[in-house]
Amino acid sequence: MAEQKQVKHVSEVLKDMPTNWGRWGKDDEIGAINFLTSAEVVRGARAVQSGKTFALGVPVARKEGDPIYPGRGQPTKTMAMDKGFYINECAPLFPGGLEYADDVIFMYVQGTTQYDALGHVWYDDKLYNGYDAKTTIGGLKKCSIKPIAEHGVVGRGVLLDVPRYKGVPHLQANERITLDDLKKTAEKQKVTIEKHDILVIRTGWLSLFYKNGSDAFFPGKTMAEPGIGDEPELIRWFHEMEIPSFSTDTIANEQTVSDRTGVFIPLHGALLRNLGVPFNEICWLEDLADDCAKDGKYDFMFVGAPLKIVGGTGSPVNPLAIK
Ligand code: UVW
Repeated sequence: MAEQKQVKHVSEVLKDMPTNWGRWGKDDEIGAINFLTSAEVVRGARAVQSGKTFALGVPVARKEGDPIYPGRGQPTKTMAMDKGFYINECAPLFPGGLEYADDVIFMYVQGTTQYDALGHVWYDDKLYNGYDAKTTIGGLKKCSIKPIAEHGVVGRGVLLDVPRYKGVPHLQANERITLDDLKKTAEKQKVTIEKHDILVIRTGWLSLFYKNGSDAFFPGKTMAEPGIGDEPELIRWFHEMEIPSFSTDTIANEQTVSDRTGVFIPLHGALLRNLGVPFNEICWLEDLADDCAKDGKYDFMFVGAPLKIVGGTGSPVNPLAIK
C-alpha cells in the first residue's frame, strides 16, 4: 500500500509566525493595505521617469480559454445586443437612429488577473483580524474586496525577475523561490527593496500557458506552480518590510505545495490571513520584465484598482506599472 505522507495542519506549521491582527484596530478589513498612505503614493509617483506604461492584466474570455485554477470554470461571454438584433427587428429603435452593442460576462472573480480579498482564504474558522469564518456565508460580510477597492493599491512597485537572475526562461513546476533568491535577484538588478514596496515577482510560469498550452501549465492536470514558500525567514521578512501587497505571474502567487511541510498554498494562511496582505495573481509580466532588462530600471509606480464588488471574495483587475 502506498505510504501516506503525514501533513501537519497549517495552524501548527504557522504557530510561531507573525500576525497583524489588531494592529489597525478590531474593525480593520484592509490589513497591510493600511501601509499605503498618501506618502507612499507620492513615493510611487517619484519612481515615474519616462511614462512607459505596462498593463499587467491578461486577456479575458479568449475562445481558446484563459489560465484559471482547474477547480473553476472558464468565463462565458454572450452578446445581449448587436447588429444581428437590429437585422432581426428585435432591438430598440432610438429616436435619432443610434444603435448599440452590449454583452454579458459570467465568470469567477478569481478567473483572471485579480485581487484576493482578505476573507478569501482562512483556517481555524477565523479570517484576517479574527473575524468568524461564518461571516463568509452568502457573501463576505467582513474582509471583502470592497474596502480594499475603496482604498486602492497604489505605491512604489519593484519587479523581481527571478528566472532572469537564475538564467532560465521560467522556473520549474513547484519550484520554491527563497528569501535569498529574492534578495540576490534585487542585488543583481541593482534595485533596493524598500519598506512598503509592492513586490512584483516574476516566475515566467504564465508564459507556458500561452506558449505551450494548458498541459504544460497544469502538469498532470494539477496545479504545481513555482513561487515563494512557507520559509519562516521569508514570512518574517514580509512582516518586517511591511509589504502591503504582492503580485505574480501565477494563479496562486506561491509554491503550490510546500516542499518543507506538504501544506497546499500555506502563504494564503501566513500572508493573506495572518498579515493581511492581499494577493494580486495571474499578472502578465513578460513585457515589463523585458523592458526592465533593457533599461535597467526595475521600479515604477504601481496602480492596482480592484472593483468595489459588494461582499466579493476578490476582483478582476488590470494593474498598471508606470515607469
Ligand atoms: C486558490 O484559491 C487556489 O487560489 P487563488 O488565490 O488564486 O484564488
